[in-house]
Amino acid sequence: MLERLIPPIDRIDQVMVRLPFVKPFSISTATWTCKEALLLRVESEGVTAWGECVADPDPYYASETTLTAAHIIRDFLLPLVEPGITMAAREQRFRRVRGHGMAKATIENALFDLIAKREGLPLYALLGYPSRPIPSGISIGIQDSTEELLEAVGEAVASGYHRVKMKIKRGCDVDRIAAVRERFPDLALMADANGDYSLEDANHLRQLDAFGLTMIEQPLSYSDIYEHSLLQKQLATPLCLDESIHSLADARAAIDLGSCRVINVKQGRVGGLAEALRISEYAASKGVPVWSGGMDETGIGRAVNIHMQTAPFFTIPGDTSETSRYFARDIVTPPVVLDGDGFVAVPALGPGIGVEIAADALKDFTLDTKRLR
Ligand code: OSB
Ligand code: MG
Repeated sequence: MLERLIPPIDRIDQVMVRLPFVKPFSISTATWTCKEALLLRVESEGVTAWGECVADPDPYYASETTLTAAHIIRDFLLPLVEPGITMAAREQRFRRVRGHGMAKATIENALFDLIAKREGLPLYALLGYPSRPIPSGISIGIQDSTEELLEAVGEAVASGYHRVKMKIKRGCDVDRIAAVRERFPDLALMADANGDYSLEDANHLRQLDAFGLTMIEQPLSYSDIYEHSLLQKQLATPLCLDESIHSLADARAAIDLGSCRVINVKQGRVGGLAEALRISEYAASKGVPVWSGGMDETGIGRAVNIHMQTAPFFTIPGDTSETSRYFARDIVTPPVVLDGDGFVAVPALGPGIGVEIAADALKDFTLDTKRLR
């Protein structure tokens, strides 16, 4: 896919949107009541393509925000996007810009959608994989009470999700997990701390070994790799890294140090699909399974995550749950829905990301639009 040429580009717009969530979503460091996202719309000889930036308006999950991404995209990355050069050359040019993987992924996604649409190919085919039903997991935010948590997990189990992830934080962990495990003894269950603990909490975290969790995601700092290797030695439960992994080099460091036994690959965090697939292939070659995380994306980013999971490295159900869990109204159709067996279909309404923009919803949720090229 990287050998493809960047097509002629007639116009690029940045579209800022804000969609209300069905209910607030809480992680250890933040609560979001809506999804605010930067979208990129690229037009090329009558074909329109889209990319969604996974950054939030705040730097509480990652250092990038919608506005840092807008700045980096407009002032540093888009000037490097030249029709006629290969996607590989474009990726190489992007390397001069340090970090800002979310900004880079936004452009890369829009360009792959554009290339796929112009060739009449679904995105998964451009990536080089056959379509397959994708087993889905669900990420349940921190709830106000154990009762509400049990109810949310109960609903997820009844829906057929293949595994349940619950968010945890200091003071809201062992008892909650114990309650879920007691009610659902056979559930594939994991916990995500979004970096809320430190190495001094190792003894505390060791209590979690009693609950047969499939993994604990990002227990230590968002930027740490080394201390996770020390913690992993003290825990039987596999650790999974999310925030700390920005590149193939990070993944190699984490795997070689023994910092994790699983990786949450978010294409939107690591600079796009190309780097995400490199990380996934490398991890798989080292016996480290990967899965696709999510960032509560609108249907645009959600579609990309689903297409990516057609790659054979994704052997663990990802965080690509149903649209209706997040939004009463999304900016694309059709919504992501779970089949009776807990799988989601790869969107295939047309070529590219395979979803259609719902023009009315997009208009209603747009905060502002700026022409960039
Ligand atoms: O840590 O994976 C995370 C959402 C926002 C920020 C960080 C994370 C998450 C999720 C939700 O876990 C995943 C999803 O349902 O899209
Ligand atoms: Mg996470």
